[in-house]
Amino acid sequence: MEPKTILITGATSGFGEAMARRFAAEGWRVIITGRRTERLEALRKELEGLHGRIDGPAIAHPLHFDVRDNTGVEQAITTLPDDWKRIDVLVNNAGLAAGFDPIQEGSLEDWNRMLDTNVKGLLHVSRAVIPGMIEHGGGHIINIGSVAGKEVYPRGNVYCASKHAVDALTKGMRQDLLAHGIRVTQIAPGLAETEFSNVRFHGDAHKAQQVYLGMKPLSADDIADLAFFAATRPPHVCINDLVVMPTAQAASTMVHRKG
Ligand code: NDP
Ligand code: 8X3
Repeated sequence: MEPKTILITGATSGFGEAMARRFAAEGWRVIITGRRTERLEALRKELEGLHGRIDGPAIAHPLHFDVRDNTGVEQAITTLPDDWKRIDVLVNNAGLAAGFDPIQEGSLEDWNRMLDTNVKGLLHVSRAVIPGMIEHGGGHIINIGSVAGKEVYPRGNVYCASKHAVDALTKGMRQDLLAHGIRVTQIAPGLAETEFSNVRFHGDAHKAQQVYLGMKPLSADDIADLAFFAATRPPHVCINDLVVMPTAQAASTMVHRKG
């Protein structure tokens, strides 16, 4: 059977990077995307070194774009080499939280970054990839939402709004793409230790560490495992929504910490 191709946004770190490793290890061809080109190139080399067949076709293809830039996204997708054009699975993973302020003190710059990346970026990439899936008669879109798209927590305001939008867009995509045999899944994780909190706190490592203090958060590999599970169900099965939290978390604001 021909190996399948997956395009993962935000593959330079955290969930996306773990997914790239997992799918490549399972024999998939991975299109890895992000803004940090050095990381993309290092990951490409790593994946080709581990899993590539000498003299065989490449299994990792890096694409450099900022999901906020629709022109760049369209150009990157339309200029994919012919043997990478057929995308079986798209993972809309690139995203971030920026800031942790009450709404009255929020930074306009942070708000724009979150809405432009988490909502408009997801739309840009989906709009560029979906027509190809329709042409090929099917596909699978996996959107990375969050528990922040299921509930709202203090100071989460705009990040929560952006992930509620991902929740709504996942449902909307599933409806509109129903007739085209395209599966649409959302994975909505709780606390997971990646670069996420460093980004949210604008590089303040101490604040970022506090988020996971005294508890065992989810890992990026846990999320990669779920994405792989969702992507490998039989074609007639669509996992609609996977909400996943660490055992030590019962709700956004309810975390059991030791010590
Ligand atoms: P990381 O910060 O580790 O990874 C984020 C990834 O997104 C990076 O690869 C980054 O790549 C990419 N990215 C960010 N902005 C852009 C952009 N404008 N254009 C292209 N790529 C971009 O965080 P996570 O792995 O934790 O986050 C992945 C997703 O999971 C996000 O959508 C996040 O909201 C969500 N999530 C995270 C949770 C957590 O607790 N960690 C829980 C629930 C959901 P680069 O900088 O190279 O462009
Ligand atoms: C990231 C998880 O709890 O910080 O989406 O919103 S949380």
